[in-house]
Amino acid sequence: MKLLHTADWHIGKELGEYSLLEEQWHAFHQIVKIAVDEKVDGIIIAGDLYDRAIAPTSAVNALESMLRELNLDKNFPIYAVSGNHDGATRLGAGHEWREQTKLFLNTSLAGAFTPIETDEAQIFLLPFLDPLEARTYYQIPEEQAANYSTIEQVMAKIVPDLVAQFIDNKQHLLVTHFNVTGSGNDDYQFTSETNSRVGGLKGVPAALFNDFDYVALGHIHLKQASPNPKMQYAGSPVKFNTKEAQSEKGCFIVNINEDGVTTDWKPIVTGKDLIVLKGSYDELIQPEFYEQYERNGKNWFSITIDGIGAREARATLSNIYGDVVEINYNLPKLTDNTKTKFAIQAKGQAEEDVVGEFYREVTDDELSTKQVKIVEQTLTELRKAEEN
Ligand SMILES: [Mn+2]
Repeated sequence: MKLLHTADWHIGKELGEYSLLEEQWHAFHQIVKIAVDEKVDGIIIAGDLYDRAIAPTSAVNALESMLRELNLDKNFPIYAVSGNHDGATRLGAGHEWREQTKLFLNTSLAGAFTPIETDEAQIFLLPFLDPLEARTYYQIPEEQAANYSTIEQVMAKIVPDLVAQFIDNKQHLLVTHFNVTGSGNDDYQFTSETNSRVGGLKGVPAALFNDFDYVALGHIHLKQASPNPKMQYAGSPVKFNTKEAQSEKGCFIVNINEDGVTTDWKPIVTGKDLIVLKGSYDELIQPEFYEQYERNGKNWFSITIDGIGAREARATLSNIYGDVVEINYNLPKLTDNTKTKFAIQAKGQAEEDVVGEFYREVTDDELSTKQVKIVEQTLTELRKAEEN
């Protein structure tokens, strides 16, 4: 049995002010082609199908068309879970009749304990969840809630209940969507140390999943972040930010037989690439410089200007390059003296104050009331936002 493992489609995502739908369709068509060429027996989508819990109509139409093409036109079973970006309840609506055509999209913890069975494998679909959802499911009394307050703590309870469903002579696959940390090469022991607030407690130790023959992960967008060959992130099929600009996109083919599970990586060619540029403003507007790039709709550009730009820098650069998704400034470095002074001041201060003081330090001026508001709003949003 062969499955295609993809994740983090984030349908509806925008890059700067630009919609990525065209890119997402481009990647999707390649995924379909790989699935057909490889004659896979199903498609794994490991969460974050949408970019937002309440996806815009254009995104809903796109994802529905994609699922339709894979499942109804090409007859591929689909094994999917919701990720932290998906609205689980909305996405899970209608799952009972979708399952009639083998579109298995599980969005609840309760659904994770009934694996999908094929001749060769049991496929467990464990969606992204927070500790509260697990406490509710297990009816953990209030006075014990503190023992189940991190994702690691609840996962240490969930995984043995999944493993209890294992049937011998089948391979055991898990499709899930978390920040999995460590290499998994160590035995998992739930100690008081891992129980403490220290360390990456937002993550799940890879070793917790060691009983599975393959863990198809979503959440982190770079396949390089995979804990080990048995637990892999397929990554997002489209480049979403400059961190991902250098990385190859693609999906895994998962080969399952009685001896075990192996995988092959299949690259996806980006339609419109994300090109990261850095230079002085004068350099960036020289034809000799910009003519080496295919511009005006052929690529996305993320530009960092060394030093101060110019008035209308954004408009000028957009005219030259076309789709400029972001412009950053690489300002002159502070002197060591200022840095030390600033580091001392920044200790223990609210981030809002640190930003204000930093501004004062480099400009000898105060943030305007409007700028203060923007800083506050941005920091509030950043604190709320989750990674990936
Ligand atoms: Mn994601």
